[in-house]
Amino acid sequence: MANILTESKDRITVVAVNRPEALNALNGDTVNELKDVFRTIRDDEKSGVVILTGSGDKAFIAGADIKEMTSASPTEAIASARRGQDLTNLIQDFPKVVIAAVNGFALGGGCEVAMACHMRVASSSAMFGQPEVNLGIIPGWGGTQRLPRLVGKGRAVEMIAGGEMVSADRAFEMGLVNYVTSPEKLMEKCHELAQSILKRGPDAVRLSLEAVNRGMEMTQELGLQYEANLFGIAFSTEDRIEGTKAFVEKRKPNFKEK
Ligand code: DAK
Repeated sequence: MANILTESKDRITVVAVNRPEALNALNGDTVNELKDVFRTIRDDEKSGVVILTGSGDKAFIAGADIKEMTSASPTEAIASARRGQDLTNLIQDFPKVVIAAVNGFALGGGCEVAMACHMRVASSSAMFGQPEVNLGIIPGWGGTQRLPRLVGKGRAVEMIAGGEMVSADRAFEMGLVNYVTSPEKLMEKCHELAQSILKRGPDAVRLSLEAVNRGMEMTQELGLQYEANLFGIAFSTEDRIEGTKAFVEKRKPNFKEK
């Protein structure tokens, strides 16, 4: 991988977009590499949680690579948006929790990738934004859909139509990020969250992710039905047998790594 770094330890895989000279902007090759990396991790039983970040101390991802995309026909632009959406959908539907460690600028496609992750932790120096309108375009990798779901319509329209960046603290107030830390503590906080998840039943974590992801696309009534079905599936797992048995025996559960 030319533009992605990965490191795995204790079932946590850290994926870093590594183009610091371009503030980790995502060119086509990097989008493809990220997809390949996520598919590999999905099938890797030794990996339980993913932390996605950017190399260097300035940017998470400063957007799609604008220089690579100065001219495109409308048809090419649709295809390009679809390729980006394939990546954000892959992350959103990932069967293992993906935490965005937002260490700097998360703009345009970068903010959209962060929003596709299951949770976001921001360094106090991070800046979030959907500045596409400044380029005369609109978000194309899910921003118009995921941002209002995360922060509500009014705040989303302010960010998308206003094109201004917001600070990490403001992103926290809006519910866009789960935590804000000092730059030095960012990865520590993400590892702490990952370790907590890794102590739980892996099947249960996977099923709960699926219930939240799919349920948000349904009416509440259908979502509840879907939840009940997944609840039933949870009862077919070794996790459930071990988890309930451990409670009765007053000991910590010993879940199998999966
Ligand atoms: N793409 C390419 N290069 C980028 C980049 C980006 N998104 N963001 C930064 N860079 C590069 C800069 O050009 C500069 O490279 P050199 O000039 O040194 O070669 C280097 O990274 C450092 O950036 P700055 O010198 O600008 O650093 P500053 O600290 O002064 O400013 C900044 C930081 C984040 C405020 C600024 O770099 C900035 O505004 N960056 C752009 C943010 C942005 O607008 N992102 C894109 C959002 S839109 C498509 C067309 C477009 C898109 C998609 C499809 N088609 C035609 C199909 C766009 C989608 C988006 O994501």
